[in-house]
Amino acid sequence: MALHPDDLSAARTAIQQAERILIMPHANVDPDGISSALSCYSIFKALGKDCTVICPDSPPESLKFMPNYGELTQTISESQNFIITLDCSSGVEVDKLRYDIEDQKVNIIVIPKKGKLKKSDVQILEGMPSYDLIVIVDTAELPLLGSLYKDHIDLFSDVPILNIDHHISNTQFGQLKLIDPTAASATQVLYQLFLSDETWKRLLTPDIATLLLTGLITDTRSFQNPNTTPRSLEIAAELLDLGARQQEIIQHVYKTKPLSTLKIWGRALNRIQIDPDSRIVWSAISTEDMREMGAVSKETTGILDELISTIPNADVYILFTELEDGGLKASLRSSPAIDVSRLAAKTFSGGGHARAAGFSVKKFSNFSLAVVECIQKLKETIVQDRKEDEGGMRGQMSAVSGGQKTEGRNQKAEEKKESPPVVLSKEGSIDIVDALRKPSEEKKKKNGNGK
Ligand SMILES: [Mn+2]
Repeated sequence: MALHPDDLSAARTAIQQAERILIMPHANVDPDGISSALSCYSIFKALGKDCTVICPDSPPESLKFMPNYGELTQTISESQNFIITLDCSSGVEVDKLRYDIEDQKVNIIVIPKKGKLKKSDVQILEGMPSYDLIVIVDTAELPLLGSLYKDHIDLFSDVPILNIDHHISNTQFGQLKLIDPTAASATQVLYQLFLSDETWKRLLTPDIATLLLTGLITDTRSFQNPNTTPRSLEIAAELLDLGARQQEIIQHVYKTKPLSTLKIWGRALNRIQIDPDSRIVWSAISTEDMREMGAVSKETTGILDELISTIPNADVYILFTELEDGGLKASLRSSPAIDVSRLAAKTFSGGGHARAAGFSVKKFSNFSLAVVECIQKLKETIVQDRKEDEGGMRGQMSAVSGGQKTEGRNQKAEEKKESPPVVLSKEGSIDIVDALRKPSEEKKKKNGNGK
């Protein structure tokens, strides 16, 4: 599904007419979000726009190689100048100007050298708003922008928004939208936008091509995920032709990891546990582990993908991380056999998507015990669900989740495929292990975790 030419031209017009553009990706930012934001910054800047590019979190050191990385800022300046004008045309000459602040009131004191000021000489003017267009990239819904959104709600309702994304779950926010769920990355959507105008096309420098390719490589995990399409491969080739520095991307994104990250990954992989009955694979990282390794909970991102590629024959993959400020978070991925969003919603009021979800547990006295209890509850629910499915809809294993979106917003359309029905044995009973195994055979071909 390509973008509609009318939507492309509306987006171009909005950008061309804007003077001060705010660009931002989602919080818990990933390389696609940052590279999308920075490629917008680079093009809009070249078009002569005044741009602010936000990174809602401290930008990862590993992405420092990205062109214009230094332009990323973490705050939105919403200062709208308030101007008080004194008309001195009646012959008043100002000698001194001072102010004091008293009881939360600002007194501006004007001392004339000559003449006298009257009330009617005062004029009040509100200055220009800071931005006249907000471009939001790689973000399925506004709350995913995090605290910056919550702290500036008025700004997001006053200023027109251009929503550029590739998530199927996009809530269609904003006055202008460029949403292509068949695109493998947000940068792939942007590439279509940049190509749609001859002038913009000429602005595609090797730096911008590198940014666009970074999003494409990282969101497809180097073209391993099922969201990789012939078009994404074609675009990758075109970007290389434009001078994208693929080796530089690979070197920084995949081959450079701090020692603390490698150590914490090592510990997580060392602790893998498998429950053959429920086909759950899990690992857990405590705050104690992180202290020992000199790591922080953020560095556990990516371990889950590693679990999936290391042990491909399970149905549910879980990483439990004890959080620095209390509680634990569980990130879940699954094969098409299990809807983890439903599982997370049912067991711990979590949510997400059918194949990527999450939940959290706020209070417990012992992390390891809490993990064991979580696994027990998840196992019971999986077995229970099998029985219900068998008795009820007979094998409709996928279900639409009503859970809140806590994770996995990167789910792609092609992953929504339903699993094959469970076949009852002759005796009318069901072998859980066998039933679980069948759908996962199917999965081998499509295994992956699209972003
Ligand atoms: Mn993305």
